[in-house]
Amino acid sequence: MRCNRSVRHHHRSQKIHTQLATFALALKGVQYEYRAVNLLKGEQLQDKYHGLTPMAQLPSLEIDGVLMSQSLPIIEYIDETRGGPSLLPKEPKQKCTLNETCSLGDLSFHSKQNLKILKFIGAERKSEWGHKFIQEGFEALEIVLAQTAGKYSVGDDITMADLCLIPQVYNAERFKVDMTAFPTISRINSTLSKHEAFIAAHPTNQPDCPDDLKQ
Ligand SMILES: N[C@@H](CCC(=O)N[C@@H](CS)C(=O)NCC(=O)O)C(=O)O
Repeated sequence: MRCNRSVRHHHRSQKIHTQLATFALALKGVQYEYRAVNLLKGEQLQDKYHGLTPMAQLPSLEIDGVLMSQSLPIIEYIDETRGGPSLLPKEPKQKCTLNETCSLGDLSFHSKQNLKILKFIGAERKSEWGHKFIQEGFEALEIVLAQTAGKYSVGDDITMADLCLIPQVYNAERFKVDMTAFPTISRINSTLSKHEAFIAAHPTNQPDCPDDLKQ
């Protein structure tokens, strides 16, 4: 959903962290104005964007008169202030499990695929690097999710853990990771990929998705 000028989502379609916020906005039915920022052209460093976030990174969300950065706090804010299904369980054990799966994703592989890091690694090693950390991260996540998953990553309701999972599976496919080794992750991804909010928010359905990445 787009077009509400009071909520502006600064976004890049294929980027992991920006997808998290897009999924949360879609699940909560929040309308927003989509501001595509081309990271490959360095637009995040230009005057009009630089200063939006301290690290000049996406996502950033202008909402309720506040400018926010960092995908997980953005999701928490959307969850707490907007209607629709709760993405954050309140029960302490479930909450801990949720934070465990999200932290695992963020620390073990999301943050290692940041553009700055991939540029630093260099074009020749980019694929090897991406493949290695997604593979290692999924090996750990598969063990955790095999214990926590019901229909979705943590029990039978969609949570922030599912928002963290989907972009990484999308990336894993791009880095040609063999997903047959991860049956729980694959099952959850298959269920989520049929959900209308996830279809609407999928990177290939965003206005700035390059033609060669659309199926
Ligand atoms: N911890 C941040 C990470 C944000 C991040 O790494 N954003 C990437 C896109 S997914 C980015 O803007 N990269 C541009 C750059 O590093 O120059 C979050 O959760 O939002």
